[in-house]
Amino acid sequence: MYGAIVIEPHQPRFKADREHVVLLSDWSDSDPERIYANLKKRSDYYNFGKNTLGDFARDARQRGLGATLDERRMWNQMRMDATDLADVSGYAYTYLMNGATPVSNWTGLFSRGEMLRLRFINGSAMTFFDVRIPGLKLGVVAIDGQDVEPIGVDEFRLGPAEVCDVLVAPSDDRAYTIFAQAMDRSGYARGTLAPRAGMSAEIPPLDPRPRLTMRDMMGEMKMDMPMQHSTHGMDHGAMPMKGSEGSCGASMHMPPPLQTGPGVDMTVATPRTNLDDPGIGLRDNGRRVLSYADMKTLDAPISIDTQREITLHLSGHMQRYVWSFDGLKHSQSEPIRLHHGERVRFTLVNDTMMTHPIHLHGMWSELETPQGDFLSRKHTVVVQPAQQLSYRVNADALGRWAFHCHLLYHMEAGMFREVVVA
Ligand SMILES: [Cu+2]
Repeated sequence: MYGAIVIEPHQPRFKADREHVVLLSDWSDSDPERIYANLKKRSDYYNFGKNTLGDFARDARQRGLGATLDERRMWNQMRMDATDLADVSGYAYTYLMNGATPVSNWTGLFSRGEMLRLRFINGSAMTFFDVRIPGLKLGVVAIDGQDVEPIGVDEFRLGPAEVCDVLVAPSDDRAYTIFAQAMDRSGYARGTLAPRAGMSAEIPPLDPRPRLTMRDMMGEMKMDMPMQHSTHGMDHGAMPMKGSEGSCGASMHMPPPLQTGPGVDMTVATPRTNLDDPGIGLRDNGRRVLSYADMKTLDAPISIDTQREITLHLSGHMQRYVWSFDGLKHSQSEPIRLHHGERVRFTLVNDTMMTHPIHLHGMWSELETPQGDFLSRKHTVVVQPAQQLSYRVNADALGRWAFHCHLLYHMEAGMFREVVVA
């Protein structure tokens, strides 16, 4: 079950003639427990190169030969080329726009000359969407429900739970495609803006499948080199990249690195701190793509003069499909305790090669620039591979709160902490 909740401000800053909610999601007919079991099982595929005949015979007996072959093919394909970017891809998911498949083509109507407000919501379990409407400039006016300085872009990335409102002004009496491709380019959600029902526009091809680069694995580097996929199958250990040429903000403190161990297969010695990187697959694509550096909340911050620093490493072990904060799964961890009214700076260091949308319930996360200035008020903060960023939290809500990666299976696998405000 899902839906959209729209809270209208008392005094709207941005006026529109008409608005549409555009809710993106990922649908699978597979039981999520089965998908999770497959993710957990993938370590065997890495360790032994391929499945044992016994595994195969058991699956075929239980689930039928055809389904087993299909699934093997699916996971083999994912292991070959998709796993570094998305744990669950278009091989398992159909991407939906307002519940409609790409073929069903959800359509939002407009009259020529109208200003439209589109409220994009990523309600998916596991999918980052890269959204654009060829032929229209997107005027971003709100992020996570908070007004921002308007900025015109061609494209933006939306992580699970993130929300982005854009204004568009279609001037021609024609259809426009709303194109939302999955970050790993394994599929897309699609809908249409049109003056009349039943119209459609050209659907652009999927972009090339992006490849992780040195920057994604080791932090700030000057060169970009494609990673070999075989790196996933070995124990990375700590990356000996100290002293690489970085451009980290001078005031950003460097927290001590995490140790590798049973739950942590890699760490990043020199995380990068810049926020102007739109992310894997969106760099230098010829379009103006929104980045976190562009998002400037118009209202004043509510958390100033922080009194305490909390640093957390986003960690994981790919082979075991374990995800965690500071190498500890939820079941192994103690709650993070905040005093009521306390103002805390959270610094997150992503020691993995995956992009994590981190969501704190109950309180805002106010993202800072690398220099420590207020940037944007968010409820979900996406941390890119090998990136370090900070946000401030005003602990103004008593109670027990969830703090977790918003990728469903990362949360399930342990990237979850309880935050207690007392
Ligand atoms: Cu995650």
